[in-house]
Amino acid sequence: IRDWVKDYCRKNGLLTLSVLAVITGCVVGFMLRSLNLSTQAKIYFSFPGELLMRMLKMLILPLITSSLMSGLSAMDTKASGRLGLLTITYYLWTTFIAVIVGIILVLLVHPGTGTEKEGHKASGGPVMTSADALLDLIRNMIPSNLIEATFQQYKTDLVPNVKSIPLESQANYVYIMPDHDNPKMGHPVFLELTPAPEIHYKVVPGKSSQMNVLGIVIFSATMGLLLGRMGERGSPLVNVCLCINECVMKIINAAMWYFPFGIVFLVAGKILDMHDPVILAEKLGMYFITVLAGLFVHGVILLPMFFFIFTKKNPFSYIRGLLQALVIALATSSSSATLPITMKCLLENCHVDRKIARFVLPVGATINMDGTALYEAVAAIFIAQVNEYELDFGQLVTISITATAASIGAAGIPQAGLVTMVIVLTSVGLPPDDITLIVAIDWILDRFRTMINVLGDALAAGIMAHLCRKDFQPKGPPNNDQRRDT
Ligand code: DAS
Repeated sequence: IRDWVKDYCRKNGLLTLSVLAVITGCVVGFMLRSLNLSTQAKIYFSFPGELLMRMLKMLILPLITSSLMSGLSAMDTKASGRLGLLTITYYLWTTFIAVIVGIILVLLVHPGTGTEKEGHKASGGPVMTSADALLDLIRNMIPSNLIEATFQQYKTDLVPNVKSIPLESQANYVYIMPDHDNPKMGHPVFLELTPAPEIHYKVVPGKSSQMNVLGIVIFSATMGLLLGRMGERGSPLVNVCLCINECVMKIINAAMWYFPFGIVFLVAGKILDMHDPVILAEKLGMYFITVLAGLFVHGVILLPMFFFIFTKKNPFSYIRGLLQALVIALATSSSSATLPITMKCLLENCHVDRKIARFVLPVGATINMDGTALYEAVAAIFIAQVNEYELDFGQLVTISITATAASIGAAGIPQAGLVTMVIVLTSVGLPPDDITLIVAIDWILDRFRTMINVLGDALAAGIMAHLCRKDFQPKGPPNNDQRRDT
């Protein structure tokens, strides 16, 4: 029994602790809600969870740059071209399939029927349009500053008597972006206006304090391809990248045992802030179930089916190796922050070729978000149903295309999908302010759609490793990376 316990703890100890931590966080969060803690107390309580997020985010930049530059430089042009084309095609195809699943389900369930709109929403000036978002996407593929992303952002001339309030109070509120955030990556904030004067929006170019993961991926992939073409596989720069990559994995191993502790406070801190679950269930229960059902169909049926079709391997034994990453995705609701753990699971548990994982994962964490695309399509049609606004076939096609595009533009950070959904709403003439109808439970759904985003990226890596295995079989004397692998 002692040997079995030791073996179990070695193989599954951390995963078990992480799952128990999520459950403990929920229980502690609900228990503490009755204490009505002050905002300051909630900030202090959530601090260990904030440290977990910061540990993971700290690793994103070195991991993506070192992975892509070392991974792509080790590939010959033909192999990397084939891998890139297959990967991007697979990503677009599975994201579009996810959207279709969502649209079919929301049209069948019709969760928006009978849901009343409430609360006065002041209509401001211009809101983010599809054109703004497309320009943001292109703008950030060519970053003028690798660390900071630059987006159009909404600056508001706020009236002085504004204070933030929880949603359940029956007051006039508007959906607004504080000027230090940006519509793409910021978190929506609900502010009470008493009395509700006119709010003036104006769109100004500005800087964001968020990391521009898309720009980093584009720059690093370009550098990696160039290093490969220049025959610099064994160059000092590539070796530095390999060392950085190895150090990042060692930092993760060292930090892993902190994760369960951080997860408890991360989850409990969110539960403390959530709105009254009974009110939410009454108003948004069917919508919640529809999104989860869509994510389940896509993540547990379709994606594993695609994996089996392409690799003829058991998808669920592969997914078993990803469970730690899926738990971190659930706890952090950020596919970028989960990236270091996903990389570790792929290399150590699923034994995916490093060069494949170092390309497919960073690109996937940035542009492949099946869960987000499905969610945005369902939410947009739900909002149309609440407005008793019948969408015709052309508008459904528009939603399927803009939801796919919006998910590509969404960053891998918490609630990014809620913000880019404004694109989908404006594309079919729905009032963007109506995202206030669903924001109260978005942080819960965000966790599940982030799990599907991460799962989609990781399964894609397994498929690409199988399809491109001939391109990446070791040839000739082992290079530094292969020696390290050995
Ligand atoms: N939380 C985002 C992610 O990290 C997904 C979303 O907001 O839709 O993938």
